[in-house]
Amino acid sequence: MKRIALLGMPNTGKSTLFNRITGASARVGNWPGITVDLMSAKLPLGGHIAELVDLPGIYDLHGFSDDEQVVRHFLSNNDVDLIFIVLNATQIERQLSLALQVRSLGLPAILLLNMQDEAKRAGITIDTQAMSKKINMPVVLLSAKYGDGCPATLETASTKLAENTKAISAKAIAQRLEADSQIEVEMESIIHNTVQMPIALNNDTTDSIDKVLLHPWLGLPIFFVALFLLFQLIFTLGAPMQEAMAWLFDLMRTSLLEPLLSTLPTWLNGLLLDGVFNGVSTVAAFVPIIVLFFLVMSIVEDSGYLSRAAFLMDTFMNKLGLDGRGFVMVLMGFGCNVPALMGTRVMRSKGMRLLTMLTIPLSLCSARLQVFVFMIAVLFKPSQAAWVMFSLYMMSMLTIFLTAILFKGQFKNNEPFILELPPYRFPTPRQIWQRGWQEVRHFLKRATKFIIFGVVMVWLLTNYPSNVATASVGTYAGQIGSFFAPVLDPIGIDTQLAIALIFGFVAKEIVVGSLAVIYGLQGDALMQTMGQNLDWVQGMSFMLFTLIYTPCLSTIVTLKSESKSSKFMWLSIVWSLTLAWLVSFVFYQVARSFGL
Ligand SMILES: Nc1nc2c(ncn2[C@@H]2O[C@H](COP(=O)(O)OP(=O)(O)OP(=O)(O)O)[C@@H](O)[C@H]2O)c(=O)[nH]1
Ligand SMILES: [Mg+2]
Repeated sequence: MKRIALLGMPNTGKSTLFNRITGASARVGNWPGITVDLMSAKLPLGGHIAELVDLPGIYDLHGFSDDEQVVRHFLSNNDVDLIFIVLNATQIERQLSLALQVRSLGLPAILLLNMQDEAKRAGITIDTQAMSKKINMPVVLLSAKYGDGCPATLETASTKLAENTKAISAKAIAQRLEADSQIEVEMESIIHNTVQMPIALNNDTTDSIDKVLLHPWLGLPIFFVALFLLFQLIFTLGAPMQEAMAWLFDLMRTSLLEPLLSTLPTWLNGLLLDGVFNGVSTVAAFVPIIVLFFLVMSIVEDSGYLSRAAFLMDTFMNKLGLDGRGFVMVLMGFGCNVPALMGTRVMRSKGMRLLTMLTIPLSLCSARLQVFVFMIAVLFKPSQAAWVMFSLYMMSMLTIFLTAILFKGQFKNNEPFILELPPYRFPTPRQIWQRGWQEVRHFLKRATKFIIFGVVMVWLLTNYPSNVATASVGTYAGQIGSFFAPVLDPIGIDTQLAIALIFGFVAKEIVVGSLAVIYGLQGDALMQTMGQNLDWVQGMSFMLFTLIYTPCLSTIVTLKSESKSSKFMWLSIVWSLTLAWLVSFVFYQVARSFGL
């Protein structure tokens, strides 16, 4: 099978092209450094099946950041039959160097000038035939986002592969990667002869939006107001959807499953209905909110606003030993901490990378969002909901800042970084849909992996030994709760919540599900009973603890694999547990001492 690799600078649309021609759903975003790992997919090409590999964006084949090494390692260890060099046509004078680097390796390649739509609008014209002659490889104009030029790309690729030029072995590439070459001069000559650029690139819209959004003292307030409004939007639209889902699951249980399963032995009936069904359906009711959340995230990510956020926060983050990119990783962590941790690979300074990785698990991810939406619905009025939610997000940022300040002495860095501000872009419906669907799949995968396991365990612990009452102190769950009581009593966490927290260590998606199992209820009934059992101070203390302590096993595994250090992983676990307890303790004791 022929292998084709996508290579280019960050944010040039490699993953967009990858998705378009293979039908895969690699993550796309208007931020340099979205792809950090290899991803491959098959595509039919000229009657054969070829493998297309999406690589992380790199500025330089000889660079030393982790993702540049990923690319180099890939080229040195895998035979590649063809390279698609993807350039942003509006930045051709800066990006052509990479094409020449690839050519000097001797790899067969096609030059794809992407973002043709933007280049055209900016008034750039490129003579592809002349360029092709000069650079000695086929050149194709492309607009991966909208699909123009994709058929031509595939045709050119299949012709090129059919030429059957003797492929260069990975070993030879590895040797050539060592050698360097002078390409500046050649690049100038190519650009001079084949590209026509207007004197000033026409980017009026982006410039005038930036005048407001990057305003010296309005920029940050606008950012936080925008954040608040987005959360408000997700909440207002999502909460009714979640209630509707809960109602549907309730109906399903009473009118379908209960009659159907009534003949089963009591223990099996209990396990299936009160365990698996209650647990999973309570969690599944949050799917619409999570999807909505990711749709909004995908628009934010694709808009280019993330780079503006990095710009606005850069000076402040510098004081914490981080930089603007760290802040963007925190925002990405709002979705899921795992890709955010992997996104730190773009940082070349080891110290800064570790410090950023230490802060990311404190970023309020969508799994924790579920727990909070649930607890807030149980304990607060609808008019208070958005404010409580927002304060939790602010709390998440505060703990991140605090962590950075406390640990910045240990993780020194000295990496200057240049921030690129890409133009504002709006995702196509297709891109939005792809992202939403990808998140649903991700959720279902986690659901089958963690939630079912979690709720079955919780059901067993709360129902056995069988000679005591369900969920009473005598059950295994009750015994575990009593064991932890000395630490958890001072922060207002009762046995039921304690069990949920313990299982939440595996994944936060289990927390709400296990509460449903522990109470043996679902939907409205669950919320009402919990509302009677807990007051808001306990609930808040529980939420603070959930926010701060280790998010999930996947995060721990990623922390370990990305830092290549168990010591670092343990530092993160111990620190987050300690901080979680301290914050909850202070909150709970102070609130109680005020008689709340
Ligand atoms: N206008 C326009 N935007 C595009 C085009 N192709 C991609 N984009 C946008 O460019 C941004 C970057 O796209 P990605 O596919 O994530 O870029 P990438 O090269 O994979 O980036 P890294 O993984 O960070 O290296 C996204 O906002 C895309 O929607 C295009 O042809 N025209
Ligand atoms: Mg990519």
